[in-house]
Amino acid sequence: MERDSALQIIQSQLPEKRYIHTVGVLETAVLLAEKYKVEREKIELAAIFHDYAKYRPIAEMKLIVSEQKMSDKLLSYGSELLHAPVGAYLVQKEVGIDDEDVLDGIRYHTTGRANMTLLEKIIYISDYIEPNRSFKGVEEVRKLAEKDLDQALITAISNTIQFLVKKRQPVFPDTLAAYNHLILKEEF
Ligand code: DGI
Ligand code: FE
Ligand code: FE
Repeated sequence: MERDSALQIIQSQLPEKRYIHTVGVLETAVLLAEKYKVEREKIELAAIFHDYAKYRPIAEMKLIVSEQKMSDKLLSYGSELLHAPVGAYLVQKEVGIDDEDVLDGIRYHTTGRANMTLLEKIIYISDYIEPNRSFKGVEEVRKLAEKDLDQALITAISNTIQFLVKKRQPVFPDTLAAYNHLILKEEF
């Protein structure tokens, strides 16, 4: 699919602010993909469609989780998690993208998971550091992403876990698995 038709489709799904975020993720991801040698078309599609389901009604997303037999756990960790796996499903069904690498990039962009692919890592980090993001700690992750994607990921996931713990929110198992996998690889 052409980049411009993909951008038109996503623009119709998102409010202006989220569309601007998406273009930021796209630009960041393309730069990182050049640096870390990930196929340009795949990274573009995953970046453009990563938040495809973000504005679907929660009830619709929950229904898709049950009907498509996704993990029941998704239903008990807060609705923020749903748009990633539901997005992967809807992008395949409604947009017609069948590339599993692209769909996994969308599916795991919020939590990460153990043993992430380079494409998944780049989408996760680009979502975190794109130029319109301005929260505490983002600058450190931007710098790390230039040198070492895994170190950037460890810091970003660790920040996310601490943010969730402070707000007394549950941490999804894939988030912890992503963190543990990277930390264990580092130490042994
Ligand atoms: O969709 P975006 O806002 O661009 O970013 P995102 O897909 O990374 O979603 C961020 C939200 O997801 C933020 O509110 C924190 C939440 N989140 C991320 N990991 C977890 C999580 N929420 C829970 N409950 N558990 C997690 O492991
Ligand atoms: Fe998202
Ligand atoms: Fe996003």
